[in-house]
Amino acid sequence: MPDRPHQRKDLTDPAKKAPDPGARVFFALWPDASVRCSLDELAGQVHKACGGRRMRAESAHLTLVFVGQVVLARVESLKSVASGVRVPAFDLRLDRVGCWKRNRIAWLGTRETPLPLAELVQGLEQGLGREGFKFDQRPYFPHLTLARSARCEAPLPTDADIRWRVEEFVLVRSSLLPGGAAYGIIGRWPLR
Ligand code: 2AM
Repeated sequence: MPDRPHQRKDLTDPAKKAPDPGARVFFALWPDASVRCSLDELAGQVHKACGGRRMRAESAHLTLVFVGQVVLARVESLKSVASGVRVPAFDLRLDRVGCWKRNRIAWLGTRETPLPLAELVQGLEQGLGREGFKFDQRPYFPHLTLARSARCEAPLPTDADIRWRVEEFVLVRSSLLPGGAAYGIIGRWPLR
């Protein structure tokens, strides 16, 4: 086999490193097994009423801040933003089901946003702003998506009441696959 020194040189040349593929990321609350089970049951009821694409139990989450596409080299800065947020654990009561006609999302939310939840979102947004991240600046409306492409005209459950003791938040990587988004948790931070 003839030697091909030019190829070996290319592989070690730092200027020829593979480009940073980046990642689509967001901060979220991720339910424990018991809350996930209750969410799945409710998603089943909503799906029965409204049709559409039902939330997968393993993907259930409540988004705090959707950051979007970042280069992987910036993930450490995201983690340091998260580490800088100090908020106590809190109880979240998920007791409001609705459906947005504009995007046909059937959702589960709360009648009363706990103060620590609002502070958590605000703390992350401020930290992200300081670090120069651009992120979704829409007014925050805490919700979990139960079904997409839902028929919003259908009657929705009125008796939802899921209690969630929130003791941590997570950074999630979202990969868009043909069958829908796949999520992977890439960092966890306790609330205390
Ligand atoms: P949704 O369920 O209401 O679509 C991952 O996509 C998560 O980030 C979802 O919970 C999604 O909310 C939320 N999200 C918020 N803003 C988004 C955006 N601009 N694009 C995609 N997802 C967004």
